[in-house]
Amino acid sequence: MSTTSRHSGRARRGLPLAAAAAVVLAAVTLGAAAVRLQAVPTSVEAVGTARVVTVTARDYAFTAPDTLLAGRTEVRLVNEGPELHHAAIVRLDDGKTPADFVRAMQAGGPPPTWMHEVGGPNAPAPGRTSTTIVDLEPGTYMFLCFIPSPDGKPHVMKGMMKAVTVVPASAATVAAPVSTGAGAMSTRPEPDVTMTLRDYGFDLSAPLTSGSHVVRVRNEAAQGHEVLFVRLAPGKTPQDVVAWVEKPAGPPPGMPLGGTVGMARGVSNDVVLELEPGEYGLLCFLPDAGDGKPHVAHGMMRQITVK
Ligand SMILES: [Cu+2]
Repeated sequence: MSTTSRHSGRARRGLPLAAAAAVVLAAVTLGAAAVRLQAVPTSVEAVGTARVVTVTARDYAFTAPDTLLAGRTEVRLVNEGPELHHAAIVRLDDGKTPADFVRAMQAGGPPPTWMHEVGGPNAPAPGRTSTTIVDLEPGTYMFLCFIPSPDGKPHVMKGMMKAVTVVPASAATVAAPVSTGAGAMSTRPEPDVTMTLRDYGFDLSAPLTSGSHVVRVRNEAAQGHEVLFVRLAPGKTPQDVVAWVEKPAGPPPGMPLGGTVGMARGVSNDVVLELEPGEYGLLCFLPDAGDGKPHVAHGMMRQITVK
């Protein structure tokens, strides 16, 4: 089954946020090409403080607090594997429940209009962590993994979802005990590079250099998009990544580092990255609103050189 048909199928089943079919980058071990994520930038230009929440992913479940405080939140996704996982965060309109979400997913059809893609950390390789900062307003949220298993089933269909309630920070002080699991605070430098997602491409405000970065990823396109960062193996290209995802034969052409999962128009997330010199791929696997094909098939992939 091709990536294309798999994504089409997912689109038909109403899994709009289908993401990183990158999937199978799972087994990836690039050895020396180790890229550390979540390293604390050394810049003293500390302007952005966020609450830290650690989310653990495994086959096929999330471990995360039931309740979070509203505001800027640094989500650290720890993938315990063995498969690849991401944490797509969607907010449900007031009055909609996690049960409504499950019913809508099972019913298929187009994505419900009461569900909003707010991003979240994209997939790190198994055994690794990816860190993405999101802004959470009070409401009902679902953490979801749309990455398919080798059998073609997205993990969400295997129950990989977690309902999270976000409450106003002020309310939390009186609602005891609020188990936010988010006691720690993190201070990051202001984003130094902005990536704008378009139909269908990735625009960078400046070249990404080796070292620590906070990349502000903003979707200004009509459609929802994601960005998956992949550290490419020597001589490999983003096209090789797509081909390998469709038919995972031979050694993987790269190692996934994270990024942001699907974001609706107007949403932005900050991605924390530690980059080594080398070649990287930027890819979007979200299904197209028009033809259901993953956006990589519409050219939404890019190779960049980090010096
Ligand atoms: Cu896209």
